[in-house]
Amino acid sequence: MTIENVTVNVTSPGRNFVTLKIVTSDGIVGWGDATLNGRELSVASYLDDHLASILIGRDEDRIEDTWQYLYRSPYWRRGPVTMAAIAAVDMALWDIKAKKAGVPLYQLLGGASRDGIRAYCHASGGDYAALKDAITGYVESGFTAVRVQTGVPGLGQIYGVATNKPGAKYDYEPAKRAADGTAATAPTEEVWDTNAYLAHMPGVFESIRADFGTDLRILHDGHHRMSPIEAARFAKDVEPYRLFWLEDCTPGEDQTALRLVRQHSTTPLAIGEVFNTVFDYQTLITERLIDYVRSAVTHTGGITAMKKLLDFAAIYGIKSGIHGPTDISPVGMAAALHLDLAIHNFGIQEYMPHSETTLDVFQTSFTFERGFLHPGDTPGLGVELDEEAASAFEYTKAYLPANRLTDGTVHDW
Ligand code: KDG
Ligand code: MG
Repeated sequence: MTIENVTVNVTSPGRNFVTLKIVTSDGIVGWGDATLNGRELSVASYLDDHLASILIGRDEDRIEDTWQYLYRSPYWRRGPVTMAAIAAVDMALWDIKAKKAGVPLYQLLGGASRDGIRAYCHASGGDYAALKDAITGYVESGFTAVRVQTGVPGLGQIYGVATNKPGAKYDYEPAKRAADGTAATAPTEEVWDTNAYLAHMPGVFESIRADFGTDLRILHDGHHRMSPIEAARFAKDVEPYRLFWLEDCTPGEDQTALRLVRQHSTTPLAIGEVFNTVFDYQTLITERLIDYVRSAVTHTGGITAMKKLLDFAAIYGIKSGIHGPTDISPVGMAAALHLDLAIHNFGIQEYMPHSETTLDVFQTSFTFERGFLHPGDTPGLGVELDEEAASAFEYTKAYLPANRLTDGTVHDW
């Protein structure tokens, strides 16, 4: 059998998603997630204008060969647009292969290595009282792990802190449309002060430990905002509060920055949501500079590439922490869950539930119960896009915010 039809769906049920549909000559449909937050149309064009015609007539079972062909043949390699496009093709082909076999995808990846997938959610609050309410809500609903982000006195809206009600279910959505919900014309801007942040955060973790005890897994995301020495100080200062991980403490492109952080603390480190290939991790993994791999299946070349990356990490005792914010579509989330269930070196899975509007368009079979996810046992990935429902939601341009220091200098967001 061969690939007969390839189409790209761009829809915006609450937020933008790009989904690839591959149909085989015997009518099997596979879905892949190609969503790249704030740059969706570039990936849609890469798929539509450059990959779709190449795929027609290929044997859908030759997943590895197709991956290598798409990665090596264009000469221009890597980068988020290319790797999200390849990821979407790869996911769709695995979806088809598992549907043909009549099994959930995790069975083809070696079968289940655990019964459930420990998930962490996002708890945030403008101040400690609001943050505590949010954490309490999540702990009561069964979560055993929470990522905590909070406002910093003197700063306005900052990364990771929801603008909606504290503890609300759909806590945080970073990509912003215009205030009236129509297409944005430019990113909003936020203001940042690393000194104020470094002074404020240790006390927040101290209060969380005092209020919630030692069992709760506490995660925190620095969103690439610290210099190596600032990150080293942060990691050392928060050591007594035993974070599950400190994520993205330094800018992503600088792998050796984490050497300095490692020299100064035993706070576990996670990085990788902006990475696209195993090569972004080469130094980090071989020098054991991180504890968790944060890549998204959607942005790292799909299931084929992510499985190799995680197997490589396993050799060095490094675990998975797959990226799972709302800008990963339900298709990308399902791909992560099948991997999470199958691999041995699973660490934790990020889980920001999608809105009801999104879930009306993507029919999912994964489940969440008392802090644990499961991909379900539907053959394939277990997610189908309802194209008719999707057609009601037109793409609406939204940007991730920009960020400046208090003196106006552009800083990492
Ligand atoms: O699109 C950007 C988001 O995916 C990112 O800001 C979310 O940092 C993030 C996280 O850890 O989920
Ligand atoms: Mg992050």
